[in-house]
Amino acid sequence: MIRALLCCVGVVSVLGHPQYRDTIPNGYSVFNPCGSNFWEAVGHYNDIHHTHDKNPFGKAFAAAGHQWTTALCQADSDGDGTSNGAELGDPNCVWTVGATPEGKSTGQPGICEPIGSGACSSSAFRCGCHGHSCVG
Ligand SMILES: [Ca+2]
Repeated sequence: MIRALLCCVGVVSVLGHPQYRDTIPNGYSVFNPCGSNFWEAVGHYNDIHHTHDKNPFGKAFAAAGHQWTTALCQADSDGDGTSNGAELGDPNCVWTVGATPEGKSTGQPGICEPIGSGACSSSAFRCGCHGHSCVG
């Protein structure tokens, strides 16, 4: 019974899990380009649900071993011209777990912003889309 439970917990917890949000700067207050609330499921296209549709930042975060590395900080996972660190409030990539970030999150590192702009035309993501249709 316990083994079955652990199995399923592992499957659904992808960057929506509190311990993951603790390992990125401003993990609990990530800018939401689609609304006034924070983006909860940072590594996903859906802002509150931890679906299987990981956004580019979610994929890069997983590839980095779920750790905030200098390379991950300096990368621009969503391709909108702003680094992950700048979007999450760690523009100089100096943040460490438990520390206070230099600034606030001003962008979503896995969502190309401004949404729907020319620079983001290759992304099919639109606010309000949920599920597989969000992947772009
Ligand atoms: Ca970016």
